[in-house]
Amino acid sequence: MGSSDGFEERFGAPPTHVSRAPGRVNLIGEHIDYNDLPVLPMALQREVRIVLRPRDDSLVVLHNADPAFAPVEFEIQPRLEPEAAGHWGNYVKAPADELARRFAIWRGFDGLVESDLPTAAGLASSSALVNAVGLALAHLNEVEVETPAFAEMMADAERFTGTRGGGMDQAISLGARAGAAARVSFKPLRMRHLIVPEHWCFVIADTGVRAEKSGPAQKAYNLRRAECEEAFSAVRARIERDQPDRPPPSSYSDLLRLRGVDETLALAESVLRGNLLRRFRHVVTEARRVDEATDRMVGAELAAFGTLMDASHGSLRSDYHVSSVELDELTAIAREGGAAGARLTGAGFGGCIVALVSRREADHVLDALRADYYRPRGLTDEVDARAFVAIPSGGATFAPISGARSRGGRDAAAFGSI
Ligand code: NG1
Repeated sequence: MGSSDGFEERFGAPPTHVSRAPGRVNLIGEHIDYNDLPVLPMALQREVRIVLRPRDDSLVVLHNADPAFAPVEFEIQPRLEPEAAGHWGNYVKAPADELARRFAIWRGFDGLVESDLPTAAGLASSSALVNAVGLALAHLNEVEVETPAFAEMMADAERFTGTRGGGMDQAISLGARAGAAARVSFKPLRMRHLIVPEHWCFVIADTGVRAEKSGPAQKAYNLRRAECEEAFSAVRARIERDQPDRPPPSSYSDLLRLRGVDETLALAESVLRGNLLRRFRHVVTEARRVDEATDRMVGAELAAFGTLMDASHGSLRSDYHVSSVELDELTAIAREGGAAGARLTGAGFGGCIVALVSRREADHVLDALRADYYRPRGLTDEVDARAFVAIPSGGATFAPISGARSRGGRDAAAFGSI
């Protein structure tokens, strides 16, 4: 992947730069980034890659190597008109709109995008595209921003598409280090890089069911976020009533810091009912699992990390209602095939699972997934693309193509690492 083939035929001159941003797999900490609680993702070897040539005007002209996606063309300006819901152009316009609101950017580019990330599969292909376009525009227009601030900008940018997402995907795709996962915490955005133990292997397997954020999955996702806000407000209101002299907690992390998980849960059980209680319970127990998983990764305790992944999946299924028959089946097959633990990854409603496997068991688990999930469904083509071992990879880069002569922009990645 990543060749410049077809660029010159489309644009009449060779490309000069490449802007690339990886997808990610979230190891644990699902649906809590938008509650500003820490999460534990790692960047993947699969990525969105744009070969490009700066223009002398404000047009962004982006073709997609996949003919299913028609070319996008627009002029950089603040308050861009969105495309129809679900159009891939919204993920291109999102960073242009955001950067144009904040900086005097004017230089556009001709680009050709390629990706080996499945879309709507929970591997953050959307944020990889937002980051790759954003990084290109920032470099070409000499916008200098540190990685954490830039990641926050790209998270704000992506909300242009209508999904009220958190900031995990943009942060890990920009700030990851090869060989490591990262504990990402928010407000302020921070990344603690954790070496993935040598004998650990994370296997990703795609259900083949797409969870398009532009369709029903977006509505379900935004609803979960609203439910978390409502649940938190109700608990905070009770604390305010009971302790009128003290400032009430301002966030989930504030609440957990003040009371701990068990006391917080006991309080919530006396305030909340039904789905609001379930959502709240998922959020606070998942936060605890992330803390424990961080320690288990540092200690290279594979079985214990796997147990936490299983518990996370159970909570996402029973309390958060974002799993599916296929996700449950794939996780069960992975466990039976020898995984230490398995869970859905990303927003759910379809998409992928991630399983933790000791390196010597990886082939065994992959064989089990092929035999028991893909073969009975006739999904044997491209099976290596559907189930594969994740390689913890480095973050996004912008670089000149060697031998090419550029106009505008600087030549090296300019963002300091977090
Ligand atoms: P996916 O499913 O990869 O799009 C989404 C959000 C994350 C996070 C996860 C659930 C966006 C761009 N991404 O990821 O912020 O909330 O769901 O943990 O909205």
